[in-house]
Amino acid sequence: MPLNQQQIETFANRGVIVLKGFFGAAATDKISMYLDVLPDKQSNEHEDAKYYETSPISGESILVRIENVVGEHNAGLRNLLLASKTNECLTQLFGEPPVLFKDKINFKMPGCRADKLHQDQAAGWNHYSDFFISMIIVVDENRKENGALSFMNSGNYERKLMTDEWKPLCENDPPYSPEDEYIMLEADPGDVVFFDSYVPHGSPPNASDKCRRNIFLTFNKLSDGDMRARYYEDKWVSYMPNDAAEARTDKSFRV
Ligand SMILES: O=C(O)CCC(=O)C(=O)O
Repeated sequence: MPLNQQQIETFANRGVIVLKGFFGAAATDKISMYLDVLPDKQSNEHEDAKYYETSPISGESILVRIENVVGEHNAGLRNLLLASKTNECLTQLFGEPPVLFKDKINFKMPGCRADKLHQDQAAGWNHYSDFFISMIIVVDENRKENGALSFMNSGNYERKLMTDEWKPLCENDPPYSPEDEYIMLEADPGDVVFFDSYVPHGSPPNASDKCRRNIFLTFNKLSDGDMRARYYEDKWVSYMPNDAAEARTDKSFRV
């Protein structure tokens, strides 16, 4: 099994673990190349769903995320990401096999807004289940200058909602408070982060000239069922993809 006992315990106590070099250089390059072509790819409706926003820094319309990418329509990417090692890690962390709930790529391009400190579970996820684990696959270098994420790593959070749904935990950019309870994850291509749906995390605006692409895969327990189709049916109504000419100036946080 890929995770040792200490990693499993750290995840249970702190809600987040980082696995350096989870994907090797060859796989990471392939993943990056898949992402290079996605912004201009012509896809069927609701596949590779793109979301554009107006940058608060430059005023330009920028691609913020692409959602519903890891399906049979991108089988090569899906097979790389949902490798048996991914499945084994999640089985160890959940204590049972996982099912993919949702997926997205956060592009965090130059000029992208902050992702305010939040718990993912606050994004309406209680409607589906009370526990999820997300996996971040780092595609570009994540550094302080290009909006690296910060996570609470003290374990000092509640395993329930700490705000109303759709509300961030605070409006400030990192360093979050108390400072010694958070770490900024400067990470390299191929690194992976597993985190639960209650652990507080966020990132500042990307004020650099470097893109920061990360893939977010979110899973639920097999015993909760396959809710992916229902999640996306709901999402296409509540938060529709758009195109560059209709960029949002979205103030609420979206996960
Ligand atoms: O991409 C980021 O910097 C933050 C995204 C995030 O926290 C989320 O989608 O839950």
